[in-house]
Amino acid sequence: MAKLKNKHVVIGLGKTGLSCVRFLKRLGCDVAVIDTRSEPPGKEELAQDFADVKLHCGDLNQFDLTKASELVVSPGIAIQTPAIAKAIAAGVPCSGDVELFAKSVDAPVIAVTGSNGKSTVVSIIGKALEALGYNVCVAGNIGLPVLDALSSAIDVDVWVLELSSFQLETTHSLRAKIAVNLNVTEDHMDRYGSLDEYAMAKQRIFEGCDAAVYWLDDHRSKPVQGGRTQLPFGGDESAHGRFYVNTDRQPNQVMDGSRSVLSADDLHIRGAHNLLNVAACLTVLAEFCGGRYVDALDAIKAFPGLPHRCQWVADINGVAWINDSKGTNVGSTVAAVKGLDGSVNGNLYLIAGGEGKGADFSPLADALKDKVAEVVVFGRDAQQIQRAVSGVVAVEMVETMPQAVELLKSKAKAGDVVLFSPACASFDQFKNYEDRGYQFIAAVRG
Ligand code: UMA
Ligand code: ADP
Repeated sequence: MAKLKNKHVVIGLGKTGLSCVRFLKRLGCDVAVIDTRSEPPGKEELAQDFADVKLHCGDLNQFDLTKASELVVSPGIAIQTPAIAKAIAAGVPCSGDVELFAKSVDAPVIAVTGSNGKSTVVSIIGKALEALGYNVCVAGNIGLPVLDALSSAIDVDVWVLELSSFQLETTHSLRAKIAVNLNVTEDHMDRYGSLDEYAMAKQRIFEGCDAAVYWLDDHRSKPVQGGRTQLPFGGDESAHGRFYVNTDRQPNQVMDGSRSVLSADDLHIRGAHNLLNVAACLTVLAEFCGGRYVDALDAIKAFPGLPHRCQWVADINGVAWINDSKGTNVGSTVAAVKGLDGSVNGNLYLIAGGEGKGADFSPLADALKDKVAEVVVFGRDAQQIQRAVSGVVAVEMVETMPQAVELLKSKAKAGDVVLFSPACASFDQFKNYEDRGYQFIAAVRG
């Protein structure tokens, strides 16, 4: 029987779990770790650095967590898991890495959630604040666990955190200076009972914040409870937030009220969704540092975009290949296809597939209609995508992504564009979305 009584029990030994162990051990806590996998990723590092921290592997429900002094749960594990729920009901405090972080920092936090655009937005805000002279640290779901950031960054003036709905579920005392909910579209339906439940997890970002930023055109992103400064972005000419996108003008303009501050042509990142992302960033910057935000416009213009997000890979015999491996849900793939609107002279081909996380793929049909010449689907949920779009667009099914690339190499002609935006998670065939993106690039170049 595992001895968990009076211990701080870290559940999950991924990047987050290890960062929690390091943090708790620094505080002198008595720590144990549980992971459901027999060979969890940080096993060797844990044994090497913390020989006294016992790792227990196996189904969570075989452990009695009710006598632990605290549970610290990784984002990949649902707190509704019966063993965890039972311990919470028995009064055991349960938190996550972001909660431990929140209790330890004094500097202001800008926190960003949303179904899509989080990494892009926190990266732009980070670059912009740097240009304005702040010592800024960007961390969280983007890939750097907040507690690792906390232990390595020095004299931080402002934290910019990307937070997933999973991380927000275990966060209680963040009280961000500025909290942002970019948008809410279906994702992680294998973890949530409904879209509303998922949206409510995202709402937690607003708890105790000073200013709440949300997308005017998405009612699910709006704070449910009022009582704080509300700063919408987006909208149209007739009703809009301070920062919005004027689509009546060509090229489209990002507006500050009646004044244009950036033109789509000024930016390296493309697509209507990225103009909205910039409007969200400007809303945050204007709230954080007032009129000085204009001094950050050059840094925003210079932002090259992140790898694996609508990233141009190569032009081969006149065919452009684009890697959007981070397109891990239906909403992101819809945005990626829409973002290419008007820039494709020939045919647009889409490669999609992977692990669908319980998604409804039917919105893809409308988005692809008359825009995409053919979809090549692969991976675990290929058939579901095929069923959703086969009435409106030609579909071909293969087993793997490299097979899809080979097929389209033989089909696509000069002027065509091939977009790899899977609308799915990668875990059925790849380590993660980055691994999938690099394998796409290798298949295209090879
Ligand atoms: N897992 C188990 N058993 C366990 C623990 C984890 O099977 O006992 C599985 C999970 O179901 C998951 C995987 O292992 O599939 C990783 O889970 P984890 O909690 O150990 O993840 P970390 O390595 O700590 O990485 C997490 C985030 N991952 C998840 O939320 C799944 C990373 O976001 C994040 O960068 C990192 O913390 C630092 O904050 C990745 C992600 O996919 C990019 N996020 C989701 C998304 O963006 O859609 C939310
Ligand atoms: P996240 O961190 O939320 O996954 P990213 O900034 O990494 O978001 O972008 C992932 C993908 O989501 C992009 O490649 C693009 O296809 C899509 N995307 C980005 N911003 C938006 C947005 N505002 N609305 C819809 N889709 C978006």
